[in-house]
Amino acid sequence: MEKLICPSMMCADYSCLKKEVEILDQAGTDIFHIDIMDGSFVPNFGMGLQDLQLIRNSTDKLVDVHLMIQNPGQYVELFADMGVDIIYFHPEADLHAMRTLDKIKVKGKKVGIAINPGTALATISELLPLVDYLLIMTVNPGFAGQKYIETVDSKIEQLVKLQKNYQYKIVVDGAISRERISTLSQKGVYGFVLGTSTLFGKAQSYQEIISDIKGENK
Ligand code: S6P
Ligand code: MG
Repeated sequence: MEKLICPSMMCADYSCLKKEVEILDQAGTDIFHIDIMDGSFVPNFGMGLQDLQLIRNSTDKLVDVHLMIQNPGQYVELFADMGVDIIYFHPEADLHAMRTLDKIKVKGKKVGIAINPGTALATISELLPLVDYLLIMTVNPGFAGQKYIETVDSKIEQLVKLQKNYQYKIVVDGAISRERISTLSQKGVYGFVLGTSTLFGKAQSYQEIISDIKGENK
């Protein structure tokens, strides 16, 4: 199956961020994944607006923001005007998730919701007909380098099954190893956020890793 490759840029080498973007772009990146954290919705901070701007200015590929922030609806215009293509937010962080969805659409951007490991499907079922992407978290959001939470697998399976009734694409985020990419892709997952588990800090080059992944089980 075709796979969307989404490097998690909080794991990149910040001493040469522009170069990293250029190499990843050439290597076959589909979507640059930018984690935005406010120290309140999640117990961590990052990435800065300056980082986002630099990345946006360094590639013509798609760029997403994964908003791990309280009241994401307040910041839709800010991120949309910075030229991102996809805005993911966590519905738990928003009193009016549906209004935020509309705001994103009005700005002409693709809309995604991020689903925490502890968030039940029932909580987001009303939003499913309205979204372009579902970002299923397979770790608790906030940090790279965590352990995959196996209990999320049943939720992934349910959302894959429901896919035929809707338009959304499924992307997984958190501890996505090479093995997981193969098994989840066979199950019907389309996109993979890649951090320290697969892409960054490895002996193989980005080009080698990404072409290997895209070449598997075509
Ligand atoms: C985590 C964040 C993610 C991580 C990514 C890192 O809160 O949303 O996008 O950056 O999961 O990947 P890994 O392979 O280090 O877990
Ligand atoms: Mg993320």
